[in-house]
Amino acid sequence: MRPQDFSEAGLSSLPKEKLIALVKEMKAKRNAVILAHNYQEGPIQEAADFVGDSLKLAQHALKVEQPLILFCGVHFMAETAAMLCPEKKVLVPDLAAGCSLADMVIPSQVRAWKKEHPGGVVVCYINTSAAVKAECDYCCTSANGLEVIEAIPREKEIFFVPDYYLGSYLKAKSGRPIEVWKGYCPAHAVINPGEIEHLQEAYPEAEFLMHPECGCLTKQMDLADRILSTDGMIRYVKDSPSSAFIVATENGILYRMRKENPGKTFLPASEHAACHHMQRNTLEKVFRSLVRLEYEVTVEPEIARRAVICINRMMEVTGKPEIIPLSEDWILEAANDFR
Ligand code: CIZ
Repeated sequence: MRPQDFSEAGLSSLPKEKLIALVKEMKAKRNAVILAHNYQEGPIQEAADFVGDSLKLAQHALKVEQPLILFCGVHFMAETAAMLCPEKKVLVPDLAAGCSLADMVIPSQVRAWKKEHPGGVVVCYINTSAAVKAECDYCCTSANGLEVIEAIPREKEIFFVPDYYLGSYLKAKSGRPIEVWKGYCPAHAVINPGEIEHLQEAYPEAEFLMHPECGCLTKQMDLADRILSTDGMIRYVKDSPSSAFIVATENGILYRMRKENPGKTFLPASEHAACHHMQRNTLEKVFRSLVRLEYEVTVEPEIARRAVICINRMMEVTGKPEIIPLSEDWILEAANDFR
């Protein structure tokens, strides 16, 4: 390849190891750090400095010393990093890598619920836009949803957006009458009970791990050995004595599970559980993004100010308020806002 052949075709004709090395070289030149979600393709995970779920990635972003973060995940995750690290430039490899689930609720729908339920509390999954977070009281992830719900006074009405399955799980686990929005993740919606039963018959020794976004959750909640977030799954398979697992979540996670546990078998609950948004990011685009310093993700300051309050409440519930270096004012503001 000639040095100037940085077209997508030129880059994709390179062996992956060579392209990973080029990305790392360019990353060092740019004084950048690459953060990648557990669902990203293997070569991106290999080029990344840190791989995790959206909560861990947000927490890690706060510790980054480099001025440039290339965020390989989907748009709401990069927005979170941009809001938490306003002094840094946050880039994504492809601006079209959004989140169908996050797009299923918009700010005016949250405002309408609040108008009809004065004093009610809105909890949003982290898979929401910054503009929606700005309208909500608490944020949560699949790793800490139950803790967040349990921190809310029992007499408060709760509205959960946007994931119906995670919301239903939290409702069942907490025993609270939570009103749940009917959004869903298309990658998790395709995972169906029939395929899982078939796999369980074929691999009776395998543990069945389910993500709470799964479309079959309402039917199979009791059949799952564990219902876990992606980082929860990563930790669990490492510690479990089992040697086989049926994994019901987006299939990008299998790369990391297999790499970190070479002696164990990981079976996707469905071959079709793929997030087309996550897959828009490729190593070729990661390289181009570092060369061209594109595409920057920013959040309008007033939206960011309000959305960070909602994220901070989650951090406070999970016992890590110190990780967001904001002025003390946010605590007062949060207290004033929260009726
Ligand atoms: O929070 C995340 O990163 C998502 C979208 C899923 C999970 O369970 O990690």
